[in-house]
Amino acid sequence: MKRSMQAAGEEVLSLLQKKRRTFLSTKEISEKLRVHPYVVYQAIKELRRWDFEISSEKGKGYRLLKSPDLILPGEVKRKLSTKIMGKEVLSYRSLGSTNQLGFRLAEAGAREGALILADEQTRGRGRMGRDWYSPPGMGLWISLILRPNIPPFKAPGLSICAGLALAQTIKRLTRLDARIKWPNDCLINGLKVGGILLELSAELDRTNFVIAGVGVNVNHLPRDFPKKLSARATSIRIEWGKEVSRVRLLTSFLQRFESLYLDFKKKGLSPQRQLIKKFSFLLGKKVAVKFGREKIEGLARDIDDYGSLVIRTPRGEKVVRAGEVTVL
Ligand code: BTX
Repeated sequence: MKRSMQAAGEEVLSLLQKKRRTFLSTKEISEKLRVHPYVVYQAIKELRRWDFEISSEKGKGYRLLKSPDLILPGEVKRKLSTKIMGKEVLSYRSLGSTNQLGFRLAEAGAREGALILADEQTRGRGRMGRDWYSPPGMGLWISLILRPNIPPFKAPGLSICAGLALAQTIKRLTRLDARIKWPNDCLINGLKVGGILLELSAELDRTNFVIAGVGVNVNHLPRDFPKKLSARATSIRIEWGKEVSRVRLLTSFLQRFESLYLDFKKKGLSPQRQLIKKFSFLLGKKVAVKFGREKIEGLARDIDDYGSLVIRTPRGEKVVRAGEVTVL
């Protein structure tokens, strides 16, 4: 398994950041941090592996020259005031998929709220075996391990909560009109800026854990998208015209998602129904929903307490639990 950023690495980094103009010797660092000089040596090696440029001169020590734009676990934790989400952060330079690792960690007993984040995903997953494009340095690719005590049929509500939290966070930070497109997309100006992938380990009446994967295109420029996505995808930066701090976006999202999650566990989706409707992209529109071999056309009328889409068709109302939606 790839290694996550270690705590010693972040502590050494924080000292180097404070003394950018001068060199710090191994002795000084090890005394300040009360660790063995070998730990300092390893931490510097680790930081260089993460693309921090650190010069070293014999007899003088180390000096930080350049930092990559990374989301560091210590910074995330310092800025968070959540009760469960992000209390444990595992940050990776590059991973196959944060959801895949999240699933393995949850099976091994990782605690609720643990956050897995990757600067880049090489096999980012969407729904139904689709790919999620996750290049380095510009997105938010995260998974949260959740252990809600709910029957599995209620789990789609969590996807709606995550989508709502994301749309609200983007709106709060940028004033952009971010929307949830049922069941799992977040759109700005009709273009996909983010997606939610919920994966469950469950028995018939019991959910063991849920991996809530969230992908957000944050600081991409138009040229950063492959051709096949450019007509349908966007980033916050493209829509807002300014770069966005990924740490700020992440911490604001986690605060909001946690509050919706705790509420959802107690009361389900119903207290959020009005907000969900307000942020919904589909409601009031004519849509076609495909699920399996079936296809329904009609007016998207509501999202019910279970997170299902209610469609008015000529043959009465239909409730759809999952599917692919196209606006007609
Ligand atoms: P989805 O199946 O609704 O969306 C996947 C489809 O969206 C793709 O087939 C492609 O057409 C398009 N697409 C792929 N990448 C992007 C992108 N970056 N921006 C916009 N459109 C794109 C949505 O699935 C759920 C995605 C969840 C991704 C997160 S990232 C962290 C976590 N780990 C992981 O492997 N997946 C989740």
